[in-house]
Amino acid sequence: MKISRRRCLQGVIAASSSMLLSSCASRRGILGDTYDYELVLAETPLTLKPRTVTPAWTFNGQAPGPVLRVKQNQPVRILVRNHLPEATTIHWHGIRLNNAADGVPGLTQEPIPSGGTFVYEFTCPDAGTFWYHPHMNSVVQLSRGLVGLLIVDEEEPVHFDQDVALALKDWHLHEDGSFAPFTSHRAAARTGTLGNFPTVNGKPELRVPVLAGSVVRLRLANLDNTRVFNIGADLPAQVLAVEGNPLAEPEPLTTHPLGAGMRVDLAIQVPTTPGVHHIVDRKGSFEFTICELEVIPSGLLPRSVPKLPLNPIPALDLANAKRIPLVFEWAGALSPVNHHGEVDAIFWTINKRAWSDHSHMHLPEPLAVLKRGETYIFELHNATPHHHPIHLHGFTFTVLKSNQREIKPYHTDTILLEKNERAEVAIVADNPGDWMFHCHVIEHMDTGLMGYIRVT
Ligand SMILES: [Cu+2]
Repeated sequence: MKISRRRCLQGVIAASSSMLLSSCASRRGILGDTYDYELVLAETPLTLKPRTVTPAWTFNGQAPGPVLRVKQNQPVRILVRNHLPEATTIHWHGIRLNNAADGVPGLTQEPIPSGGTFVYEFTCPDAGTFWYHPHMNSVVQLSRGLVGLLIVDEEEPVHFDQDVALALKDWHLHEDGSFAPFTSHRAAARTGTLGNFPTVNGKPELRVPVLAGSVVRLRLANLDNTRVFNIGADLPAQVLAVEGNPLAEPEPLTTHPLGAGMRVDLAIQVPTTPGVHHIVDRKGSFEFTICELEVIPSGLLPRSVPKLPLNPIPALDLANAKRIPLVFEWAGALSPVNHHGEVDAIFWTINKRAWSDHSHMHLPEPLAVLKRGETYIFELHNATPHHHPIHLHGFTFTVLKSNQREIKPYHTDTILLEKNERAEVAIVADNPGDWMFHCHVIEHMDTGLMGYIRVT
């Protein structure tokens, strides 16, 4: 059964609108030859819902922000100008970069004050689909629109006929386009507050023309705060990469779960006959269209899917690995009112300890201290009745096993832990610094499910 996502979630039949997608919608904001990109964060009125205006927070006037494209192994410099009414930082999700560029206030840098600037300098050793977002007052700043894609192109170009990027984000909107509440204690203590206005690349509906017989690289990125997508397609597709990291062997797409912050790269071998196909989100026996693929006649002959080179993830020394247990628990608590007269809620802990987004500037002890060069296995235990997409900064970890799923070891920066799931993931501690380790359901992070590891 196929229902438009918008119709289902909103009870509104959207005017059918189609939009040609440019996967490279980025603009190079070059200042002399000093910066590769300039990102200006500011409030911009945007029309998301037809005939309404939303006071979005944007990168360069856009939400999602421009698609930044950089080259693997080439240094990049990004100038950030903060024209928001509050402080911020930018985190480059999934990039194995130097600690000073990781964008975590209180941990790797001072906040960028309102009116301030900051230059991020880093090199991306891995090619793939990544993204960027603030790491401060995150429930508000991400909900208001501050998310964007960062695509790292392979050092040796890999040829697809078309490269399409889809940034998925649900908005919390009232009928008149103004913002509805982003969070409630009730939802933060459960699965989080779902948005009510789904968009793809900032549009409620999207139809992408694709050439008959071509091979399309489709990059799907869940930039939502909360939602889990179960990605499917009504035409043959292969999973090429997860969270930017190519699989050793592509696998046929059945249903691919995508928690908050997660990405998947698909190869679509477009049929030679005209028609309209769908990329969908599956919920039980329902399918909600994420985007339509309209097959345009062409003289192309079907060809095989190009192979992506593997990213240079360091080899694990599992025989000598040290083990670190990390237990995620529910610990519902409301603190007394703070000096602003607000209640800071704590609902989640890692190893019995909570660190919330409200207390970024009060640094706790690290969850663990790791010795540079050694291999570590994190024994993750989700002892809660809710799922959590658990994300580690600065590293690509290898998922080794789970008590709930058959695992073919794979590389990722985020693992979606189901309720009561135990999983083992491993890293080589090759990147010195303090690295955030947190849930990417932003309200969970905001209410305690956050910590960091230190690599000395
Ligand atoms: Cu969570």
